[in-house]
Amino acid sequence: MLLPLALAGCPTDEAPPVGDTAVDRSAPAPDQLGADTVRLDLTPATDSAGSGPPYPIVLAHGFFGFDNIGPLDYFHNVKQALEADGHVVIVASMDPFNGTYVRGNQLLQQVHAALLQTGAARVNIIGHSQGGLDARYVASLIPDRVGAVVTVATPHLGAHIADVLLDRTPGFTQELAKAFFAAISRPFYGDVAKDADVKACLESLTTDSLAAFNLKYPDEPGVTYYSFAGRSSSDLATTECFAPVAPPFVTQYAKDKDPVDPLLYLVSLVVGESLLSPKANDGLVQVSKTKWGTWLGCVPADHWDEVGQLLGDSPGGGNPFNHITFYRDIAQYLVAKGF
Ligand SMILES: [Ca+2]
Ligand SMILES: [Ca+2]
Repeated sequence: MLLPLALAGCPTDEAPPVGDTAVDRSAPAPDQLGADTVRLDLTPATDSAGSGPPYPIVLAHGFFGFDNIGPLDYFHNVKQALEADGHVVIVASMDPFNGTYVRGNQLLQQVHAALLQTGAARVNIIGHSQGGLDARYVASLIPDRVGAVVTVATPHLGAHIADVLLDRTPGFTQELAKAFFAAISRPFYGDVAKDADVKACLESLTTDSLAAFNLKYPDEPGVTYYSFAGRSSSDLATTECFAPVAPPFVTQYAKDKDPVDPLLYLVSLVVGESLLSPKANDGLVQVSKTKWGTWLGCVPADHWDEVGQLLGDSPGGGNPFNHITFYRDIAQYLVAKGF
């Protein structure tokens, strides 16, 4: 997941263009969402309206990344592993290059289908990267039907790299970032996305855009929010990753370091902001921007390792982090918490 791909599917605060006839781009303008959402026939969660817990788990992907493989493999082999543990799992599929009001509504429709299909009162949504923003959006629209939202490396407070790439941050790093961006991305996304698409996506991930998003979609009292981050570049990031209630399946890795994927290396330098004293990050997202709801700490993983990419490879450097185990533990954690 190549930087642009990693940032693809990124939410935007802009309503979809009127008259755009592309598939599934006819989402309502933001101010209409509340009314339109009510008409989805989502019945309130009551004892008779659905079963559970434990609730089905919806996996919400973030960046695009693997168009030739498809989002089914985005959380590499996670669905199968969770199902083997007895969980009901739905893999959501959203447009790779689109904003929250489109992607979020796509996720909403799939959550709705999952509720009908499973008969569950609620679902839990695990979102990686931008998928976590889509998940929060859905939770805001149908809070009675969402149990927990779990986000992994979601830039809730803004993606510094988006600020840099859109010239929001002064300094020479702009040019460097652009060069890195192009060097890393071109082989992968050149045939997939136009620069304008990527730029629009980046726009939605800026610090300013997410500040507006967070105001518009505050947490719902009836939904529980958990967040994790990845830390890489062989940084233990003890201070930035400190989480008072981090579960054992996170703290077990406290002394393990992750080498950042070579494809993310140059980007990680920009994301860290400082060469001498870099801010903890997973190669793409700063740890400090990922904390939302109950903060559960960092795992040693770069932005790709977090979902077992590429194609189930090892995190590298003898790092014992295993993404399959991580998601199995998250699912079990949710069950233990009553979700
Ligand atoms: Ca990897
Ligand atoms: Ca790694």
